[in-house]
Amino acid sequence: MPPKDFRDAIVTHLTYSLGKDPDHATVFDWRMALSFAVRDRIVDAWMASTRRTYAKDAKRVYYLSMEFLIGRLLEDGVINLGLEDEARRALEGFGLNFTDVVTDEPDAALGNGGLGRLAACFMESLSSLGCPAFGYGIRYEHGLFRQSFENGRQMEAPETWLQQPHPWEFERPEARFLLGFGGTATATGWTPAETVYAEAYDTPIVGWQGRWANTLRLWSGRAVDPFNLEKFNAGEFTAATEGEALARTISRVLYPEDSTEIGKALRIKQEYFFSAASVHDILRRFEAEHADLGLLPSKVAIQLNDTHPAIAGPELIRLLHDARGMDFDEAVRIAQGCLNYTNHTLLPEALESWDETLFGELLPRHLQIIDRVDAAHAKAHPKRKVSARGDGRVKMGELSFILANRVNGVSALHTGLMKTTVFKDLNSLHPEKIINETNGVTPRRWLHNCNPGLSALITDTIGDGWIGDLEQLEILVPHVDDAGWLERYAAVKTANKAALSDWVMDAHGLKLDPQAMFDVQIKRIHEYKRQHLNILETIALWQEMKDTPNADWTPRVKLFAGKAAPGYFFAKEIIHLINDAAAVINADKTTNDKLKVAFLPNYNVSMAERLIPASDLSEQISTAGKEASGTGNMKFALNGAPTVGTLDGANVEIRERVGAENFFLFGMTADEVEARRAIKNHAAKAVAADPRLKRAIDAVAKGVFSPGEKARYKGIVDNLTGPDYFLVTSDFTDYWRAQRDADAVFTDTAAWSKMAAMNTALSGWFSSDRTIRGYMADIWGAESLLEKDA
Ligand code: 26W
Repeated sequence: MPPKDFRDAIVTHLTYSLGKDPDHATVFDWRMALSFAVRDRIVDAWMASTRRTYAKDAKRVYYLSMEFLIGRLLEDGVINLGLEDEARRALEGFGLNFTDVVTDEPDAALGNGGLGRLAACFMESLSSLGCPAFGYGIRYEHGLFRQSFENGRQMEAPETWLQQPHPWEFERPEARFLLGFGGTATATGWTPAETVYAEAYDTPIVGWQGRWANTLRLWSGRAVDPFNLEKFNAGEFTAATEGEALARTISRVLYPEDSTEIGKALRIKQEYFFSAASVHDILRRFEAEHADLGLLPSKVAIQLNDTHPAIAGPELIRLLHDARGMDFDEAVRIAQGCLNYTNHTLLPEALESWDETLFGELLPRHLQIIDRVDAAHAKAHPKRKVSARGDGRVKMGELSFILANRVNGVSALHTGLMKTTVFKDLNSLHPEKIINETNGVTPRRWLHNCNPGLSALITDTIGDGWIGDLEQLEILVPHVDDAGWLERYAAVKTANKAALSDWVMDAHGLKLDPQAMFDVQIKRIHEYKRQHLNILETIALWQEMKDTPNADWTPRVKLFAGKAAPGYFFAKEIIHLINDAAAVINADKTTNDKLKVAFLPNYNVSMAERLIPASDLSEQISTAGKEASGTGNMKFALNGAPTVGTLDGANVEIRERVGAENFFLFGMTADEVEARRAIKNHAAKAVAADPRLKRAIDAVAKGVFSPGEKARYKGIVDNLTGPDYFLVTSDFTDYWRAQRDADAVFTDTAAWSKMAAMNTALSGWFSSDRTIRGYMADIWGAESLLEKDA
């Protein structure tokens, strides 16, 4: 048993796990020692959780996701185990600062954006609720690329989180499955041409108050024959290890695309690799305890995080029918009883469909199985032919829908649009399948941990029950009218902004005025998220400030952060324009006391944890109907940053819950967007109708921000004044109006603080605990195994 005293536990690990003497230990050594001491305690909860699950023969949830955007784990572990004070004291005893030690940990950036971060929040909430669950994914050697800027342009470099020991995972050589690709298939079997091992690495995910811990099992590629001695002795050194290199290629790197399907063979191999290994592992665990496969749906709930793991369906049918001799239709019925599918985007270019030839070459048996599933579905629904396979493609959305028991969207608006657009036909055939589960975020990482000042004020006011039951925040409402309390609330934000300003100065040499409104847009760069609408408004504001520098302008700091998929040229141009505009605007002595612009490089989870508590205004300005939900919007609201936004995704529900008076709404609704887009030359008309907009676009077109290359932004200008599919120009005038409304309120500190505090008090519903309770009740039929009395 690890030493009771936490300080001793840390020193014990420093000595025996790191082999270091306190006098010679580096921050890295102390971080590892602290991590191992925390991990010991997590392992206790982990083992107890596993034992209890087996003892109760409980139903397990399996969350299959190509991405888990975890970030750092040390601080989360320390706080969920209630060890923060002890850890701080122990480290201070050795002259170390807790924050320096926890921020020494690299982010586990095993995801692109919303989908990956949601999976990470869900894992933490599943454990906090004591719901028996496994997360399954890929142990990428390289996560999302490292972003830097060269002359304002995005540069990508490999991410290297595993180049140093990773304290949170346990290698599981015994959990290894042999998987195949290619080869030939018959109606009863498959002889792959190529094989690879999938080996498991387990990371325990501990919940709030350390009462439960579930497993995140990530698969890594291993060669069947890692080293060919013959070739080596023949001097063919690289050929000798080619097998190993090829096998590791499968789990080498995360594809950095987050909205355009990839269509590459390696991508489908990655999807099959982790989906198949996970299904093998699920059946192995079930059969270890149960003989009757008919019971599978009552003990196993599988959630497909978008279509990326959709192949898990045909794989489960293959293992039940081919490998275990179950009747095909029975195998399909059992699979349908286990499988559920979450859709996270309606963007046509993001819906995965594979070329049937490529698909058939890599997975010949699965293509046969999909054909039989299609045939059975068509037989059951002769009136309307909807199939997974068609026009030479294998459509993974349709396949997931047909094989799923429940299909859910991630916000009320999005779920509604799923029924009337992409899944219109299937919805009419299966009207009971589509349900809504509005997203959520974990209140531990995204309020309690990242905003200790606000957390302390809330706990001081209403106790700490809110951390495990976020809707208790509503108890704060009456306090909002207490001027003294509101001042304390505002003081927290001011302190966070001062801390952020110091960091931005240290890290990027840019001076920010903490009294200014910190207006923040942080998310992946994409045309539908309209970062270019934001910079156009910024340019128009700058131009007006230059016109009348002595007018009483509300000082603004415009902060941007986010990565563009490396192949997404237009998004990279938007980044370039923002950096170029920032350079000109920040250098303008007539206005840079009132307006500063910064694009912070290499946005990731840890940077979000630093920026969100110090934000005043949350930019959620997507074209209505395009952002499935958004989750950053929820994090900002909880941390007291009112939203300037459209009626899109979960913005609609945030505004409903915090009150329209606490939300800066602008823009067209999803229906109005469709109508406006149908108008010929809608962009030219919008530009002609708003001289302020025209002036801003003209400045870009004239090269004001690219003096050496006048036509640098011709692409952006031609798009905005031409097709402008995402209606930047048509929403500009109302966006400007909303921003000026925000200016007006911000000048009245009490009014703004009231608005901010009401956002905090009324956003408790956006906890991922509430979301997971919805999945447990509406989709999985899973129960919490937490001791009721504790
Ligand atoms: C095939 C390439 C690819 C990779 C990832 C296509 C699409 C994706 C994801 C579905 C994109 C994504 O992250 N979607 C976001 O999911 C969040 C969680 O539900 C939502 O809050 C965001 O609105 C949605 O854009």
